[in-house]
Amino acid sequence: QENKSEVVVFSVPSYACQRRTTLENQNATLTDALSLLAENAELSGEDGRGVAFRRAAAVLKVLPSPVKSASQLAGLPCLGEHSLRVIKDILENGASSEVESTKESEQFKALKVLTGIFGVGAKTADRWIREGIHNLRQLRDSGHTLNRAQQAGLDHFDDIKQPVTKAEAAAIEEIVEKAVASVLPGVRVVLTGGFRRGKLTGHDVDFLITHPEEGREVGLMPKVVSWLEAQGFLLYQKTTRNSYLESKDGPGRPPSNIDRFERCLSIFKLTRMEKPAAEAPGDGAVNGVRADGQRESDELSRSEPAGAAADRRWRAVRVDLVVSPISQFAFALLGWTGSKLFERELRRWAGYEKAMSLSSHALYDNNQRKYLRASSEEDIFAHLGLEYIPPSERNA
Ligand code: 8DG
Ligand code: MN
Ligand code: MN
Repeated sequence: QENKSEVVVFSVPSYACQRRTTLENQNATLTDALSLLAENAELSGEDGRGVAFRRAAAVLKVLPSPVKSASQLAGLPCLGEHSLRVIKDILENGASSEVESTKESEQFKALKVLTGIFGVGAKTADRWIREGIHNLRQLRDSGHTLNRAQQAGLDHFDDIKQPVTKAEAAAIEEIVEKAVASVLPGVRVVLTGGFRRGKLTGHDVDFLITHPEEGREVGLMPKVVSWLEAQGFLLYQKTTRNSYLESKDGPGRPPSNIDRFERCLSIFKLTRMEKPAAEAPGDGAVNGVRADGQRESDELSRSEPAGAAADRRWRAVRVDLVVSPISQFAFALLGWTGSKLFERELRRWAGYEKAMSLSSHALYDNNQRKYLRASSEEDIFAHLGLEYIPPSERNA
């Protein structure tokens, strides 16, 4: 007879791309804590530690019930000594001292605010912090010359830090559809990134653009951007040309996970969505509390006077556009759907377990010494010997 009081022991495959990770999470307290440590490590230039925490968090995300004791975790992959210590701390004491002190640390807070500016990475933020710049006011007062991206990021800081809703993503999709249709008929636009995985909000909106006839997509991006610009939809854009064909190291093996599609990182000017009447009786801030419930407390990380944003009839939204030839579309779609950890794990699986190199352009088999064709994401999973995982289950 089975012992009913026996604790549940979990079992999980070790690569995130072997697992189905939905947005449902029975261990959010633990995964939030590990994700914060991952973020701190990444912002501090410790990428290895960052990945370790991300992998540990991803394992906890797929557990079917809340972890009650550390003994349940025996045998689970990717849980290093450090992650286990954090988990135990939370299970036993309700919180992790390391997580709490990180959250409160001036260094972490300053890194978060400064890298929250579009165009500012961890290195730049760290340099500024060492000069005593910890917030937006100090950055403005410093007289530093910002590049065009950073200036746009600073100008639209408040808007960009607000999560993008699905409704806003749909509105932007309509604009992008209209833009590509007026420039070249037959073009296909697909919403990728977090929204394709079923997320309800995002930090930006990602699109992949292609044309069913190979080659017709060439030169598309500048035309789309010109159309959007002429219509007044762009507050900022930077287009990068496709360098894939020109590269010497051959297809399938770009030097990093950064791909070479023609892409456009942009900030859209989106007409504000009407809020449901019951929710927005004045649409403005009342006693410092906005309609979205967040307090406008941090004077130092705000870029315009309180309430000013609510008076505008538009808001700024980060949008990424990528153009791919149809022959690489499946790889591009898989590569731009995420999550970032899922992508990383797919490439690790391909390399270590299958001796293949996966990129957002191609899949190369190092043993057969040839490229493997794919016209769908399903094809790619099959080549990799993996069960197909749909986008909604790639939320690792
Ligand atoms: P969010 O915006 O909802 O917060 O999350 P997300 O949509 O998952 O993240 P993202 O930062 O917008 O990235 C979306 C996907 O795009 C993710 O899988 C990573 C991928 N991606 C980049 N940059 C690059 C790149 O340079 N090359 C390739 N191949 N993929 C990239 O963000
Ligand atoms: Mn995104
Ligand atoms: Mn993006």
